[in-house]
Amino acid sequence: MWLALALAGCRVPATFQCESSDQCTREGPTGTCEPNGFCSFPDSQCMSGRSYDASAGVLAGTCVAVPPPDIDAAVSTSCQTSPQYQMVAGLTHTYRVTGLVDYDAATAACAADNAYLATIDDATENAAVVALAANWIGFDDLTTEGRFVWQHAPTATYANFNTGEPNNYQFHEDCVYVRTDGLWNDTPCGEARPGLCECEAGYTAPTIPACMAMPGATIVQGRRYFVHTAQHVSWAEAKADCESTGAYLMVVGDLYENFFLDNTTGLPMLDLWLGASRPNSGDPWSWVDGAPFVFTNWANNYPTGDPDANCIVTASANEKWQNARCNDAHAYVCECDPLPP
Ligand SMILES: [Ca+2]
Ligand SMILES: [Ca+2]
Ligand SMILES: [Ca+2]
Repeated sequence: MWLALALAGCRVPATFQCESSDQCTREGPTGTCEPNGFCSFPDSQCMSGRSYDASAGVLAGTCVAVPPPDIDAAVSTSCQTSPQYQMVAGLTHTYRVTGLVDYDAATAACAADNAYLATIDDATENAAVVALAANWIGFDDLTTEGRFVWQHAPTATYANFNTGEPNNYQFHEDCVYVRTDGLWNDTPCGEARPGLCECEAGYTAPTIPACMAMPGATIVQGRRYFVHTAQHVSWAEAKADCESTGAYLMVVGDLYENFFLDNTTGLPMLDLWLGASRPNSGDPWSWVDGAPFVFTNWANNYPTGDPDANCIVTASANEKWQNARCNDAHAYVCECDPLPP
């Protein structure tokens, strides 16, 4: 008997999830079943007066965070009431870790909770990513190569890249994850990693476009494309069809994305509409999503001076662009982002 007790005493307690406080009695004093499903016990060292015991997994020994004062039950939304979101000592927001998903899917999963892929504001929050065994944070240079921006808080200034990073290795590393040592690396967005969702009172997530959940996407580096080669339609019809699912007519941001057009799909010799047009000959070109019209891949002698050729097609054979008349009929590619323009 004494041997069994001694062995039990040495055993590292398994992680335990509680449903009510009367299950939190393992250390003598009655504990509290916190909203994240872990038991806490009285601890005068903590501002909240409670800390997690050894059964709380990565939160073992940490203080229960003081909840933010402005949570209004009337406006509370899913992540603020979800037991999946846990407090982290020293931080006012709550967090959950997604499954192993690509960057876009992590973004969409967080938005579905009315949360966002985490913005790391300081070293404390960075340590939390490591402690929670998460990877993806909401930081990428998908819009402009080399210019990393936060999805949620574009003015956040903390960064913790490893030496030599971000390096955009092989020209297609646009998404950032936190390594187990806390240092950051840019990596292909299509990798499957656990993302960290951050829940903040008063935040309202954008609506996730229907195309994020539609079958048939070709996923390249975490970007979702829907290739429509069966129907050949005008530029405006192609644009409208993409928008009907929350997608948009393909915007080509860089040479790597341009390669997608034939390397990935193996398309036959087709002209595909791109999501770029101009009101009149002589006007500047613009992308449908408002992205700066910087990267171009014009065929020789294009764009032509045809005053009616104010839309752009790309030849799938060589990815070279030509201006074309917008009422011509062509195949097209829709692009789907979790956070639409
Ligand atoms: Ca944050
Ligand atoms: Ca990059
Ligand atoms: Ca890198």
